[in-house]
Amino acid sequence: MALNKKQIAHYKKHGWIAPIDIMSEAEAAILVQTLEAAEAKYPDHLNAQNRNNAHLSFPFLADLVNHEKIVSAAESLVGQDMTLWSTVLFIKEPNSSSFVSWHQDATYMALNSDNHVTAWLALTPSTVESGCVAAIPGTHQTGIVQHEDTFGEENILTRGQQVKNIDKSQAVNFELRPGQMSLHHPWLVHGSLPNRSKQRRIGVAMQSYLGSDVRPVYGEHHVMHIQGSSITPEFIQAPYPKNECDEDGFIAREAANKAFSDVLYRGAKTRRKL
Ligand SMILES: O=C(O)CCC(=O)C(=O)O
Repeated sequence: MALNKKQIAHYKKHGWIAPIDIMSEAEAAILVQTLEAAEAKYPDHLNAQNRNNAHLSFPFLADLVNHEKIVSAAESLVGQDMTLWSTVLFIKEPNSSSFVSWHQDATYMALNSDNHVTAWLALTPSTVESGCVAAIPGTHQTGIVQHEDTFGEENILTRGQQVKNIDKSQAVNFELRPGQMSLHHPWLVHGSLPNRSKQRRIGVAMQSYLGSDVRPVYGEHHVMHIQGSSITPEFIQAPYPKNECDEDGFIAREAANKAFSDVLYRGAKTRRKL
């Protein structure tokens, strides 16, 4: 499901596209059931401190990041040869205070190009009430701007990094039904408020699909091959998981998370468990 010209023009001008239909609500509900069964079975592998790169040890998430419609939408923006840098399960519990400060994804990713895109798939309703992602249109045109690290307790981001002096009156809410997706540019300033609804707000962020010209600036980067030509030697290829949480997947995910953490925390005064 490639994007049409109008959608691509919108992305170039505003830095985002939403909503994009990926699957039915019934299919999204099955994924929620699968995820919640995995959370119950492997609590140490999917708790609030351990939601990065779960696609490296859970085949149903690896299948999801290779979903034909998601991949072809991303391909329309970054080109045919594609790898995936990481995933984050952004889960906000019902009536909870966790939030995401205004930030740009690329700030600490240590990549040399902005030819990558974050796909964010809603598995439960993502609404203003449940704390959907909101963004300031056009901010992707400014390059990376200064962030301050807050390490706020309730902030889901690694360093609690935030861009100050945002004109919130310009914000657009990406309201999504389960099974819909948004796409945003790595320089787009975005964030989200707490979930004030009675339901979990579950989003899978595929962060991000990299085009073939993207290279690391420093650090180790473990990426999953998605399609097209093979991964260049500057990256480490993370294997596709075979069985849920098996030894190989566990090792691959731990290695990716350690490297991910070293890159994201570079130069930080403090570090919390990823
Ligand atoms: O899920 C959220 O509330 C924030 C997501 C986000 O910051 C991202 O996907 O880059």
